[in-house]
Amino acid sequence: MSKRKAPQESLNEGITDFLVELANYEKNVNRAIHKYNAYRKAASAIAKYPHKIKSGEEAKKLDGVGAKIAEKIDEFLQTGKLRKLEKIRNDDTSSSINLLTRVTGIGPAAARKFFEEGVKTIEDLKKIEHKLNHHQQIGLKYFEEFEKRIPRAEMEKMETLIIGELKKIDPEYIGTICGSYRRGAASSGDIDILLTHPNYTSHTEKQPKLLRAVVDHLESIGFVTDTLSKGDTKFMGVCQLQQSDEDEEECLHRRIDIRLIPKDQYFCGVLYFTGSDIFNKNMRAHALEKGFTLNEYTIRPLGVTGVAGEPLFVDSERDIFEYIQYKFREPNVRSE
Ligand code: DCP
Ligand code: MN
Ligand code: MG
Repeated sequence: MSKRKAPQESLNEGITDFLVELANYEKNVNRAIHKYNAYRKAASAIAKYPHKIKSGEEAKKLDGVGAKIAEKIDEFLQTGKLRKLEKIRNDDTSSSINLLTRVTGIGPAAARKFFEEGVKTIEDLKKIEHKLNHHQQIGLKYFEEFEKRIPRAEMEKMETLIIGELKKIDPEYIGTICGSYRRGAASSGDIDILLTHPNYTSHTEKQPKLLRAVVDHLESIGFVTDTLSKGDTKFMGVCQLQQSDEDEEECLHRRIDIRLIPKDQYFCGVLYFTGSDIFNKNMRAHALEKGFTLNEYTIRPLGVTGVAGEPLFVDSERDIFEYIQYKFREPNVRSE
């Protein structure tokens, strides 16, 4: 999971940027996840809109843009700014909490707690490092590096390395780099790897060894440098490409997530972790309309009483689209 989303590039960048800033404020400071979702949805609809928006009225025609957001768009178009946002930016509490949540491992609740203890800046955090948990300490250590997005060229190098190493451990491993990279993004916030193996299904025993072997190997070659958390099926950590001879500069430390998924659930996992999050929400809503429940593990039919049945057989992403009669979309057109 990455914390900083890529800025929306569109004709209406000014508008989408302020909507994303408001979204983050609602999530991090007010812990109002519904408002966060509403602003993100509006931003995403506007980012896709192929004309330069001239009024709130015009924007209101888009799905997800209501009267209140339309009003803000008018204010922004007329004055070039937003009073609500100016206030938030100038407010000590909001700006400090927002800053602290940019550290991985510090969520809105922890940020508020630190703030109430007088911790307001990254420098302040360094002074109370002993009070941070391991995840937060690593987040602090690499704060500046994790703020930088990963150029696609570097993502490609990491993909080649990871898939190559997987095959060395066991040629039967199947791995996919998902997230924004799979959607074709020019840069990514982190590396999201899904992993499976034909021996591992939801009907067999758990096989934590399959994940551990990969993490241990990537550590042994110096690619994985730190661990944030490690379970039977999910590893969260830090990696770094070794600098190549032609480059002078050392590569930055990057966030990496690795998930081990049973083979029969792999494509629901790949679909989910390719995103985007907004695309996932829309697709799940469509599934429900068609009488199915879809999540990161399975797709199941809903009976007349609304009880989910047995998982359906899935052997590709396309299968999932077909069950719910949703037109197949390649990953690069799954922004919403
Ligand atoms: N995801 C989701 N809902 C969430 C979080 C994640 O559906 N609340 C899914 C969709 C995401 C994927 O997981 O695309 C990976 O999560 P990231 O936060 O890493 O998002 P991206 O990879 O899309 O963007 P980034 O480039 O910022 O990492
Ligand atoms: Mn991620
Ligand atoms: Mg990602």
